[in-house]
Amino acid sequence: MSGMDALNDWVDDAAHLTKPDEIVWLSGSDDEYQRLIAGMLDRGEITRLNERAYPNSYLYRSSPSDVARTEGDTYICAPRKEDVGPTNHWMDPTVAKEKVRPLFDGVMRGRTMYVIPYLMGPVGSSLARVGLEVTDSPYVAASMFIMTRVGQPALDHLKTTDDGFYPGLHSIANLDPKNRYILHFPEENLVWSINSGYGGNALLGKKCLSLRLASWAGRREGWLAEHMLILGLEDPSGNVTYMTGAFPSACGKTNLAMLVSPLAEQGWRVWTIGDDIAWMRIGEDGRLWAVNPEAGFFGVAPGTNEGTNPNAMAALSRNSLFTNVALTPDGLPWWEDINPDQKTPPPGTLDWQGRPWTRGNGEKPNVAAHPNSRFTAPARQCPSISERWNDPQGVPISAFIFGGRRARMAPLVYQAFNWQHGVFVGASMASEQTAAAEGKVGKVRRDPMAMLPFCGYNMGDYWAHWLDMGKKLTNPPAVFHVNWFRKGADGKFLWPGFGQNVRVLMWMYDRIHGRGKAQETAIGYTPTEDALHLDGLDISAETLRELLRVDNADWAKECAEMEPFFAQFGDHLPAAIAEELAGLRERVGAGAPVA
Ligand code: OXD
Ligand code: MN
Repeated sequence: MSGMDALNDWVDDAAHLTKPDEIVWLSGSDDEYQRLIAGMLDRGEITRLNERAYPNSYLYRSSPSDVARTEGDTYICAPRKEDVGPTNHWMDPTVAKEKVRPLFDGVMRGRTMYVIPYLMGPVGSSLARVGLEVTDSPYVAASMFIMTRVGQPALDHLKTTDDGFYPGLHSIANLDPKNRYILHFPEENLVWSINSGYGGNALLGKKCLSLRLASWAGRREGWLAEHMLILGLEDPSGNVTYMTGAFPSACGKTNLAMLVSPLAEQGWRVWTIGDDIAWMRIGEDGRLWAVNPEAGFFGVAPGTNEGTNPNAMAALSRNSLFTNVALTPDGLPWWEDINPDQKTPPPGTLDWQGRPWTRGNGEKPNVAAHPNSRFTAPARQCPSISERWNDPQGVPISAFIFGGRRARMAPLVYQAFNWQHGVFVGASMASEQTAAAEGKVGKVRRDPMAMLPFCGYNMGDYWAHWLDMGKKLTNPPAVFHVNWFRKGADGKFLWPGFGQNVRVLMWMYDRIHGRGKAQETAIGYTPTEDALHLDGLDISAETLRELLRVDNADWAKECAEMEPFFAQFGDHLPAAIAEELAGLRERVGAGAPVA
């Protein structure tokens, strides 16, 4: 059967199950997008923003019980529990289908089913994958137009590939949080998602296909699907060094990917290839080559402003969708820190639920926009978008940057000793939790490679796959760890962050190119105090020392916390990771683990 016949059959089966009144195939045209928008405007499901300030842009308010990814409802339905490991929820595929099929039965009665073939990855790339989402949410359909390459590029790709397509069945049903399921069937490249219309739960090309299913496929086929930004650092001679970075959700990935360099006049600039996901294959040159599978940004709005991320502000200034932000009386989107001089919204602003905003409105904290409110903006509109972001070959990666949000612990930057140690550095990453997923904000959680919620199989096997990939890479990326969030005794951030982070990227660049002074510490190489390019930055020697300090006693405690985390993987934990943990223990003087 041809790919197209299989796709038609799949859609017929989905329609047979969900029984929509109408089926609309989307081919990716502007007219279709405008029809989706017009329908939502007519039904009062979205609000047009001030057309002069934000042309062709709209506000959508989600159900208050549907405002973030819900990891507790997210399952990997692989044959054996062991396949998904201790950090994923598991359901037997047959049991899952029996349980959830009745919820889909007739769920689209009285509704339209949108059929969205889409391509993840640049047109013509060997890494690109065809997705197919059917959904009864026009908001999801419109968002897919921004986040993916809808229609013809996907159908064309389908003709040239043996991989087939990755189908996804989505319904908002009645948005019942108690019957919410985001089910992945990795052996069928299939997703079923019901009762959520939000972000990663509903835009199935993003976390579901491009991370959970793709990581499974990547292991099978020898490539990597990672929760990573991709950036290019241009040096004064015009050469660009490409790096990827893995940070947990809402830890500044988008800001780093779009960094505006304060050293642009000296020739140091950052180009954006992607802000959330990287797919990487081994090139003939023994290097890793990365593409961004997405076509847009689904960024966290609060905190984004002309100072922190002017490129994102430009990208979202037109043809964008906003979700759960506040709305000013002038029809402008508003969120906390959109303008750091304006701590509260203008009078007459409606909060993210459409209620008049008042001080002390019962929200904790007293916010107008939801802390996980988002902008959905086309990548092509970003002023820093790289001319190579659509390159089917991808870009060659020289560095991996891991990072998290740690008030203490991790220094500003350090480099792993080698690939194996680098895999351990990624595997032992931890971060203070943010609002991007449900859970207690601020609590430290271990989030290996920022993939904890996104790795589609057993994390122990995932590290083994990384270690294997390293054996095949004759020219592996250098591995670094950064922490922009270290605080001093006064509770204030020690490092200015944002654009100034380019100085840290420059040290990495120096290291990659065989320069860059470093000292060996128990956790890796840190820059010597004179190694960072700090000209023009007002930072005291004492602050710098504090930023770069490695406290072995702190790390000894950290080792004790890593121990049970790694232990839960049992036989699936690669010996190399256990070896690295033992090495770290020894170097920081933590002694032998407690049995
Ligand atoms: C995202 C996330 O939306 O990581 O990118 O939660
Ligand atoms: Mn993400």
